[in-house]
Amino acid sequence: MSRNAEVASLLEEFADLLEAKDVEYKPRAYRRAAENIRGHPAAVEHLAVEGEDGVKEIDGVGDAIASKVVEYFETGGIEELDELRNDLPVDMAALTSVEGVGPKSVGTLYDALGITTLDELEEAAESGEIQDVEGFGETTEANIREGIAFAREAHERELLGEARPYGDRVREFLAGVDAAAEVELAGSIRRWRPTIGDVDVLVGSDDADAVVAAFANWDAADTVIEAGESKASLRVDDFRVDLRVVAENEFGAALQYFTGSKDHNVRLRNRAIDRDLKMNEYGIFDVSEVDDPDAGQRVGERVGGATEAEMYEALDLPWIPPELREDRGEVAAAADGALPELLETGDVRGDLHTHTEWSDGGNTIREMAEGAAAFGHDYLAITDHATGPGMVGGVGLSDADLREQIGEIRAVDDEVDIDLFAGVEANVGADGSISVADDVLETLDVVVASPHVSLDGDGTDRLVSAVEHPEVDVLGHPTGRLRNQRDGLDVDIDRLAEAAATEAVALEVNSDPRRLDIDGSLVKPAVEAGATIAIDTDAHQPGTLEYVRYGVHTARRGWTEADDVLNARDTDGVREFLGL
Ligand code: DGT
Ligand code: CA
Ligand code: CA
Ligand code: ZN
Repeated sequence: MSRNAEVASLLEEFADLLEAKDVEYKPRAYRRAAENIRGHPAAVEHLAVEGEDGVKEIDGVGDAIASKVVEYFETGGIEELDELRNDLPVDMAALTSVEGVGPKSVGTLYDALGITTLDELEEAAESGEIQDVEGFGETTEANIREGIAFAREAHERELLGEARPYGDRVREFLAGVDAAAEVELAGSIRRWRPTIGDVDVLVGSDDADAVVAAFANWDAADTVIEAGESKASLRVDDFRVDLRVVAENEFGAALQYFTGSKDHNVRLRNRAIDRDLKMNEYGIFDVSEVDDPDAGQRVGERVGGATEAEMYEALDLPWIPPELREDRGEVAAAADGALPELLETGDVRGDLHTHTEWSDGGNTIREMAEGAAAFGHDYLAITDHATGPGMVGGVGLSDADLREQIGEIRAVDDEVDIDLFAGVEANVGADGSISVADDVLETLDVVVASPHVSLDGDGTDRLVSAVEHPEVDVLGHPTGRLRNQRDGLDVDIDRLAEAAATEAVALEVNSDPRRLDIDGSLVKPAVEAGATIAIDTDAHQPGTLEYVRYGVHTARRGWTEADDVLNARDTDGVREFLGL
């Protein structure tokens, strides 16, 4: 963890503890500072050497926070934070990982029942003590009971957005090892699943010992879990990384096998059997002349296995991109020559859902615009939150604020090398209503409507109503799902996608790794029903515009082509879709 991230999480803990004690405004300032410090390109440790003025160079960091950062680097602690911790000795991170339990509830539950840990929270929820605490009630208690189960499971699988950078680092490291002839990620991380159990990496080499030895000595490794002749496992921060080393001429077979998914491989193996072929991690073999195909791993005449393409070719199939290997009809489509020509990250030309400091983002409109231009986008929509249910702490914009912001967006648009769209992220109420006045919506270029509250049960009617609103252009994170936290709304995707296609509303693939909503299993039917997809990052700072790759690969898991994607169009094409 870089020290910027370390300082950021301390400030976030500070914010949580202040909020738990009902302190107003300050928590938001601490969170904003934390976010900016985390995303700051220079090491805060170096800035702190120059004292408070150095640290104040970072946006959103004023005197009070700067002095705490300096104190931290000088003394290794922050006295005021320690005092807050003493006053409220709770496991804040664990407790707030429960859906519906925020820092304020943690404070209230500690005062009323002395709850400090997840176990204690569970006990209290199960014995019915929580419903009697002021402000809680039976429904909240039931929600907490359910949320605890989720929170306990949460850290068993890591978010793609957290795991993938480790995967990239592992691959880069191994690519620099002389004995490694070929290196590729495998398993769920190569298929870009939204959550990852462990990071699998495969090396083709004629010197497995040397590869395993280099891997086991990798600087980044915290622990070597095991190291054998041709495989090894490491722990790197929270991640388990599994390496397998195979012979170069069997690399393709192993890569195909260890990429999975299991269901995809079963489908292929059946196709192989129909053709008198035997496939496994060592190759693909013609066993038509063999009495007992199960007599060994490498029986029969080998027909391929050095490359993955050879494995598919032996089955009369074109190579199938890893994101499609989920047994959603890809083998049949490949056999029919009907695989999609998948969207690429480079096809995306802009972002239609981003935030600034006008609501809960960390940066100005201009900074976001310049960040998007530097990232290579042609256009950017600024879509700050409107007020409404689910917007805590007054972060959302009123209709009057929105009118004022449009003027500011137009002014910045005249000065930057990128086209700006003035937008809003409105809330979709439990009844499907949109939380911004129609005359304001009409003035905006783009209206993203997203559900933020009541994210239980069937949401189809509600989402269809939102889509049918004449001013809505994009349905943001449609199900409201949060990975490892809550499942979000159930949705009849065929009905929603048909409505979206008819109304010319794009369904969002939200690229934030915590969301990845809608995901591949929903994108595929949506695209088939003719709906347009928007790949948005929901960025709250310029640095997270690069999360777009997670959205793109998620859309690829749903068979998305560039033609299906609103923001793969040029500015004029987007303007046309938006009716501008
Ligand atoms: P994960 O790690 O839970 O996110 O998911 P995967 O898909 O990476 O699963 P993992 O790491 O257990 O194994 C990597 C791949 O290896 C998996 O996608 C398919 C293949 N594989 C592993 N074990 C078996 C097995 O027992 N049978 C078959 N057919 N394939 C397997
Ligand atoms: Ca894996
Ligand atoms: Ca594995
Ligand atoms: Zn948003």
